[in-house]
Amino acid sequence: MDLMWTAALLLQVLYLPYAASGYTGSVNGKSNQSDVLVEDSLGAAAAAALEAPKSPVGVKGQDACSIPCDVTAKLLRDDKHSLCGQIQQSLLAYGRSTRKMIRDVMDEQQRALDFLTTQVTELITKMQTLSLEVQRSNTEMYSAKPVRSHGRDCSDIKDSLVSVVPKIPSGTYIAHPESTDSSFEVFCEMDYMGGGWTVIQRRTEGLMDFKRPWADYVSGFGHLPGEHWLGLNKVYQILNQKETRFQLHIALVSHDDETTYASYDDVHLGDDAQFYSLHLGRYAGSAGDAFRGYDQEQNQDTAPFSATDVDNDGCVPFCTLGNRTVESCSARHKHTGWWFNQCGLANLNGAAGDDTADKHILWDTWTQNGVPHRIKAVTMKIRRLTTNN
Ligand SMILES: [Ca+2]
Repeated sequence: MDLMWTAALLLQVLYLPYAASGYTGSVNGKSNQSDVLVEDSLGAAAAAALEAPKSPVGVKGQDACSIPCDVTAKLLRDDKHSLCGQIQQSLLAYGRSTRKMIRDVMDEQQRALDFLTTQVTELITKMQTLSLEVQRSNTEMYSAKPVRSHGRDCSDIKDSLVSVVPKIPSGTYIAHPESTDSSFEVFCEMDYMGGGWTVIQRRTEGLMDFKRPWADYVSGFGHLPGEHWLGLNKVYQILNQKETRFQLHIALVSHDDETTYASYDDVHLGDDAQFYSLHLGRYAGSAGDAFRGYDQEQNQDTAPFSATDVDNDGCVPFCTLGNRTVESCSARHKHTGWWFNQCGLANLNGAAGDDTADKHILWDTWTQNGVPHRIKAVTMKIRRLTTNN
């Protein structure tokens, strides 16, 4: 009887989950005939097992037993073995179906993953192509790295390249002025007015801070392809080469996008002992000669350079400008550096975008209805005029 009860309980445990979940041995829509048969046998056996305790047990049971007990026992044993075999088969079939179902799900997920991987790979490839395209166009616009071409200055570099390169690109080159041990990067404008221009100062968007001490104005600062001041020492070395003469060109753009220029047919600087004093030749242009101004007191030609910490501005101990006294032109011009002479009418290093009229980028001989233009952009550049005189 214990065996009987165990079989009944086992059957219930195995059978009930099938019945509760409505499982009929069908996996992926395919019906399994053997599973259905097993299910029917299991149901009948379970019912029989549950009814079994109601029958009398023991000696009295022999009275109600129409079949000999040993035959009944054998039949029950056979039934039990048969049922166990069927349960085993059923379990094996269920296991196989479950494994197949899991395999199918995994295969489907793998396919989805493969598809996503392909998509991501395609996107990465597209992004890399775009990135390369951007890099290439940037390189074409301005060579980010110095071109492997050396020369004494941009005019010399242009002359040495003109016979081998059909179109010399503007960009950063390496200058090695004659009779010096130094070489440094310079920005060469190769397509403006015949090319060969060494840029010594550029203001465009007005973001670079020109409020700098003397040392910065001597060594230079900023970003060569953008806003920068090349540096008094480097400009001095370029201008000081033997048997050369340089012109200075100043291009100006106003806030309302008008343009003008001023040029000088000769320019050179004094050495560091002379505080890099400015020496200018004849003026030409449409912007007026603001370097010289309208009278000698405003004349910056031959003036030494001043910065916020080095005062050579001609205001000793102070100047009277209008009704104001000024001790330091640099301090008055937002601590910028320039060839001030009692301040004067030009300061292309003035604070960009400043609303106060006498503090921003100044070239006060360029006027409209008697009022100086407000300047937003400027480039100062030098080029060899002649090589033998
Ligand atoms: Ca002073």
